[in-house]
Amino acid sequence: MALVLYGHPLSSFTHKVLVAFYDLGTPFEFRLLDPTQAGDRDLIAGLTPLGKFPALRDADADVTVAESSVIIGYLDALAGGGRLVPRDAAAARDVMAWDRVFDMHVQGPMQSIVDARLFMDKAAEPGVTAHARGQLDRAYSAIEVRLQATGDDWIAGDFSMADCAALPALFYAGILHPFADHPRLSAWFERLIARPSAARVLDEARPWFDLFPFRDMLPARFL
Ligand SMILES: N[C@@H](CCC(=O)N[C@@H](CS)C(=O)NCC(=O)O)C(=O)O
Repeated sequence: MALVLYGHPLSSFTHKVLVAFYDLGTPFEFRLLDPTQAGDRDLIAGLTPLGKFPALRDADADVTVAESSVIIGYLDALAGGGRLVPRDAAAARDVMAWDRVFDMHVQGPMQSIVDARLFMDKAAEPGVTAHARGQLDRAYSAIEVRLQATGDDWIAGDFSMADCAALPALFYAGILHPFADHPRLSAWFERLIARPSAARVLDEARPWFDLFPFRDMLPARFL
């Protein structure tokens, strides 16, 4: 197999790339990394600058690609281009801007809440999570306004890299900080998880959810 994706089935950034793979119908081999194993940590450290996953290796082209958005751009080009990243420059900018919103302003605060639970003492946790929840509220409102303004099914034109980024970001963030009074965001999330590529990713993650520190908050429909 020419394309090998290195990642973990519980990792949100791995999910983002898996949605793209399945949506494009691109064949690949999945190499599960176990971060508790020194050998796997060394392996990923040799593939990406910060030793973070996912990473893509294209043996045929002798190319290694790090960073989920860059990997998706690479896969889109391999598939002929223009499917997950538009050919039109203005449309591509819009997709990339929303991709950043999900990585930085949804996944970022979501990860702060998870990290506070995993790594901070109990006294410090409420302060960190209050700030993160405020950031999530701000992102949710921006998404709601956007969906209301466009009336589109997806966040930036046709289904795109931005929707791939949104799936894992909103999946985990929505568990920790529900969407509440954001009806368009909620409806779009339902469309996202119903898309076969996204549904497959969540289905494959299911056996790993016991490792999620907030597993008790997972809605029954995802278990
Ligand atoms: N900006 C990176 C983020 C990658 C990232 O943070 N990956 C997490 C897993 S979801 C990771 O490698 N965590 C382990 C670590 O930080 O050592 C991307 O888009 O691929």
